[in-house]
Amino acid sequence: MSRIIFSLDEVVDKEVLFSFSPRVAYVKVGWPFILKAGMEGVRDVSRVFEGRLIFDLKLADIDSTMSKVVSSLTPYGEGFIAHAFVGYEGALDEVKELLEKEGRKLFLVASMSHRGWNDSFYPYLKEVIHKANPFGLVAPATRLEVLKRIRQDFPDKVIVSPGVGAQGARPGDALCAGADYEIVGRSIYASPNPFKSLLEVERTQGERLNECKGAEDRQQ
Ligand code: OMP
Repeated sequence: MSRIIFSLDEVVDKEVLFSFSPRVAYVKVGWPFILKAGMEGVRDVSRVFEGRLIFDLKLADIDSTMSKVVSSLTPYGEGFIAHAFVGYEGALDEVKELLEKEGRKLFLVASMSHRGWNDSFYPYLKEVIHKANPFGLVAPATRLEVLKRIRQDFPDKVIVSPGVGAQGARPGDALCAGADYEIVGRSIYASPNPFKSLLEVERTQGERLNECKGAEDRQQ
C-alpha cells in the first residue's frame, strides 16, 4: 500500500498520470493545477485516479462560500483540505456536514511546512480540530517535533504530511514521526524522469521505515 500523495501542481503528460495511478495512494490538486488545466483537467485526473483525489484549496471562508466551492467539486474528489483557523460555528460546521452527506473527507491544517508558520496558535487550532472532528489533518514533514505532538494529540486522525523533497524533508521521516502519508510534488513532477523519482521516493521511504521500525523493536 502506497504512503505517497502525489501533489500535482503542474500539468503533466497523461501517460505520467496513468503510470502513477496504481503506485500512489492519492493525487492532490489545487489552484496551480485547476487554473492551468481547468475543470476538464480535473475530471481527467479524477478518472485516471478513480476518484482518489484530494482537493487542496485551503478553504478558509464562511460556511456558505466554502459549501458552494465544495459542492461543485464533490463528484471528482474524495478529500478536501480546509484551514482550521476559520473556526467551527458558521464556517467548518456546514462544510463538515455537507462532506459527510456526500461521503467525502475533511482534512484540516494543523500546522504548515514553511518557515514563517507560527505554531504558537496551535492550542487554538487544536480546539477547533476537536470540535470539527475531521477525517484527517495536515502536519509538516519539515518540523518533526511538531508532527509528533500533533500525532500524540490526535492518535486517530489520518495525517498527511507535506514538505518532503523540494522543501527539504527526507522521504520516510514524517512516516516515522507518525504521519500516514507523505505529500510529494516538485521533487517528482519537476524531475527529468518523474517515474524514476517516484520509485526513488518509494525506496527511500521503505528504507527509512525499516530503520525506524528496527529502532522501535530494539527499544521494546
Ligand atoms: P512540494 O513542495 O512541491 O513537494 O509540494 C508540496 C505541496 O503540499 C504543495 O501543493 C503545497 O501547497 C502543499 N502544502 C505544503 O507544502 N505545506 C503545507 O503546510 C500544506 C500543504 C498542503 O496542504 O498540501
